[in-house]
Amino acid sequence: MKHNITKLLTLLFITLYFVNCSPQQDEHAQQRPNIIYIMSDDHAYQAISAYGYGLNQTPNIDRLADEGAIFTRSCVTNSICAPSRAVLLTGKHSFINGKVDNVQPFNWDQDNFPKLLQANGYQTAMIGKIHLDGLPQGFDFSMVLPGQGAYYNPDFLVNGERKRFEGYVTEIITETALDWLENKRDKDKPFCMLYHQKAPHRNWKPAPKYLALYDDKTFEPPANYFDDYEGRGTAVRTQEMKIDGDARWGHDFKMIVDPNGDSTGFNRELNRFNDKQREDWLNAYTPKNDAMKAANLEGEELAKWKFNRYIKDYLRTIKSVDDGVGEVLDYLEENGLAENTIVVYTSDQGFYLGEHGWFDKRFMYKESFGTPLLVRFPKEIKAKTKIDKLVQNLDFAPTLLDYAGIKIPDEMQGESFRQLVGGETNEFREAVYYTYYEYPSVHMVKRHYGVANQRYKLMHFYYDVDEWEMYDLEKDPNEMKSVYGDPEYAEVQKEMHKKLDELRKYYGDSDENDQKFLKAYLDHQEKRRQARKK
Ligand code: SGN
Ligand code: CA
Repeated sequence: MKHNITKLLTLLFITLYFVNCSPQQDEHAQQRPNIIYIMSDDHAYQAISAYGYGLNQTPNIDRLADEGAIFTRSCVTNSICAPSRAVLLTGKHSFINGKVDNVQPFNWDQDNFPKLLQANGYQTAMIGKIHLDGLPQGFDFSMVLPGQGAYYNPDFLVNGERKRFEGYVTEIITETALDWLENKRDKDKPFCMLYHQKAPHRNWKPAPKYLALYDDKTFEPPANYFDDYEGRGTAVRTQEMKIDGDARWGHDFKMIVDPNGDSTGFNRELNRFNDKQREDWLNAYTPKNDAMKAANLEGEELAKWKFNRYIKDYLRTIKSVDDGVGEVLDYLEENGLAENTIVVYTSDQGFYLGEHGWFDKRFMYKESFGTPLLVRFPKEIKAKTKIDKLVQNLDFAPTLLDYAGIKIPDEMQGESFRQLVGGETNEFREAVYYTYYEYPSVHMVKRHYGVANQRYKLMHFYYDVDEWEMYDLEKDPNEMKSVYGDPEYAEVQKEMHKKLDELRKYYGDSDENDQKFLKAYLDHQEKRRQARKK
């Protein structure tokens, strides 16, 4: 008996020893989840079939909703590209991380979540569009577009070194991501890959193989496409983002004869086409353009034609994004990585697909404040989960660190939604805070900030106006009439003001901040004016 106990103890000891020694530890390390964070640029949730708008089919992105979670009220803190990316990395509002608009420099020296993952044994990569100047910090491998990047034959900065690539940007980014997964990473470590598409950013140039997609289809614009902007303030009237009015014939609607000629001001980017690409492009667009000219459209008919040209090109670019998601998901499955990899799909912000007559983003109104979010992680997230809480891009850094088992730094302002999406709690923040600074600028969307909860939204436009708007999102989901100042809403208005003051204080924002960033912006513009004069 005694002998048996000794034997058992020895066995137990040996087992424990092996569980603790290094090869097993590596295996343990591998149990930490991998992360693939997919972000496209300006991808409206309305253009993902899982959201149910019926515009297009995105079967691969939809897989994430079928096998994981879809967030119906995910939103951003500042609906513009580079600031959104800075928020993603730092987990801090724009006025704290300093990248408030597309022109201010981004300070890469500050902490970011990939740096923390890296310091804790993760392999990290950043592939695609980041729109932040300077060598990305926190990545073992980076291959990023300089600035906005080009759709055709783009340059990339590969670990900082500029190189030209032949082909279509979305496909190149996907191929690079797959190559990194298969050949470049250290397979003994958990990984985090940021896989960021440029598409469907303006000016919506489709891949050669999708130039004719939707040719046989006519899309109906949204019900408020012919918005007259009654019942709201100055900001909706003075923006410059109307499909029928501000979008350009050459650049946006591709009404060109020869993509290498610039008679209609068509984007210089087209000079990058090779012969085959040019031929395909001309073969696709010339007959459509000729038919359009022959039709002599006017008024509403013309406005609808413009909507169709816009939406078709926009959706064509998304087709390539969706293909890429499919390839990456297939790769994970084929390599036994699907179970232990968190896959996030989102966009840097939402986008207008004709709502209020618009393209572009920037406003705190629904379509650009909201952004798609789908997350799959079979170990913790049940298939077909639906989350309607107000999560924000501010939450990505803390959430991903939480999944990786890394302490979330106190300075990060977002909240981990791991427990929420995992079904362990239904509690989450009740209201979100928003800021926007890039004015006066392209599209002329006025500076504003605001607060939103599930039911109401309060916004303040400032600088060259001083106007408030408030929306009852239940009665007026499309935000067509401000109820600010309406006696019926006096109590709600008071509450929303209180909440706004609270959040500005809580996150560390103030009128002084607004003035400081305004001054920095105007100084920057003045410097550019002076430089142009010289
Ligand atoms: C470019 C676009 C604008 C867009 C900004 C910011 N014009 O200037 O329409 O609002 O980028 O976009 S373009 O025709 O040159 O593309 S962001 O996504 O980078 O913030
Ligand atoms: Ca964007």
